[in-house]
Amino acid sequence: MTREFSVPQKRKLVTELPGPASVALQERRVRAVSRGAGTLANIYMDHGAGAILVDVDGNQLIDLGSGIGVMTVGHAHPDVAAAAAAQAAKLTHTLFTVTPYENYVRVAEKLAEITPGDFEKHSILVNSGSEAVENAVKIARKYTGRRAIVSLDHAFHGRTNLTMGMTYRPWPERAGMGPVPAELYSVPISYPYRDGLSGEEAAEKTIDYINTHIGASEIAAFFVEPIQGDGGIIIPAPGYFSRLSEFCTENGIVFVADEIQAGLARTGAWYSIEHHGVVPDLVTSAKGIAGGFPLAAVTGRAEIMDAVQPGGIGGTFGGNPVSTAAALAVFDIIEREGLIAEAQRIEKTLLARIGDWPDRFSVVGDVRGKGAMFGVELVQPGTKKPNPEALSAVLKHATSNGVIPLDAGSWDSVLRIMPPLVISDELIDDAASVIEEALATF
Ligand code: PLZ
Repeated sequence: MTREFSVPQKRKLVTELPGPASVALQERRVRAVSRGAGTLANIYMDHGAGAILVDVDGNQLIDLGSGIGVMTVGHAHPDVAAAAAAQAAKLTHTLFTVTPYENYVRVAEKLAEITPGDFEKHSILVNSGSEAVENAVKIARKYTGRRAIVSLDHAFHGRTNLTMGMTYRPWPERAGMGPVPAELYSVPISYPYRDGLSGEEAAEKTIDYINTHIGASEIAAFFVEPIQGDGGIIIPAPGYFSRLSEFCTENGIVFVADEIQAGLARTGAWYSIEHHGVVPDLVTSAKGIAGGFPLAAVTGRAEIMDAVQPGGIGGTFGGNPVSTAAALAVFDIIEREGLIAEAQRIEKTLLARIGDWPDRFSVVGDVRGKGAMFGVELVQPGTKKPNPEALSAVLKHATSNGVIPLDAGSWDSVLRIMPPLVISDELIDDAASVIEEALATF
């Protein structure tokens, strides 16, 4: 389809990057903002449209990150803006658990429809991905009466104290900020590029680890990202998740797909677990669900979701009227604009354009992805040793030339590409050329 955007979908640089207005803001920022909120590129944005961000100096940059997988429908989508503005003028808050409203119910109905599984599903709406994961933990514990929570190596599940404990790497996400709660376990994942195992072999390894370190009967929930995001776009081998989900069913463990980054059309399916042919018990959604407004959800089997006593879960702003209005607009846009098919188009374009990078550039070990969620793993040439220095050089070159990709990976060595699903093939080509200039220097 042809789309109209309020900003031409072209990269255009009118100053050096960061430009003078960004530099001035950065000077103020270091005096006012905690350095704990580190930034990838100190280029301050003013507005955007589609897959283009416009900075405070008037430069037009290509957004390859969508603000970490949030801007699925593109920046400044007029329907999201209109839905949010109309709702803001009507009613901004009651607290659903005091006096409810329809938007919340409509979002839950839609989530029941689009999440995998042909059974009755219920949802709870909250504000952030971390909060969704926390609630899934509470619900699974209440339902099973068990305590242990399992997540995979390289996982990212959030930054609150509980979810920080479910997040794999100590640095920088956890170091010095513990203790984290007890009964959280990290177990080996399937990482085809690095372990060379089939899905069944990797699943046996994971299950053996669980049996010898934790005990299946202790486990309330097993959390997986069907395609890991922050962990470095790791896609477990075929058959891995189906074996794990069987293992969970056999042992009364709640199988949770954390779809916060990979869900909601990004990978060319409503939810990325669909690529693995597995139906989870619970699904978490966030990020792309509301076009940038804070909203997240836990959705799943009604008997599990209803195990919690009334008043047992909630929160002041969860399922806010404006966020839910934006989410309803997003669902509509995904369907009306065919964004699942657009994600599939982007996968084709990316594979054709960058799929041969491992052959062309000695610093590229692997290119992998699904839909509009790709990773380029950088290694020391001739080895599989992670190459974080190369990643930081590539990011520096890209960002100073008007392309904003993301970093990822436990060793900070994976270039992550997750553009809005409305990005054109021309912009992908232009962004790839900029990244290639940096890859060619190694
Ligand atoms: N689960 C799978 O990807 C968020 C966060 C950015 P929140 N990932 C990137 C950052 O640096 O904190 C994420 C995720 C998965 C949970 C979360 C947490 O979601 O909305 O950031 O709390």
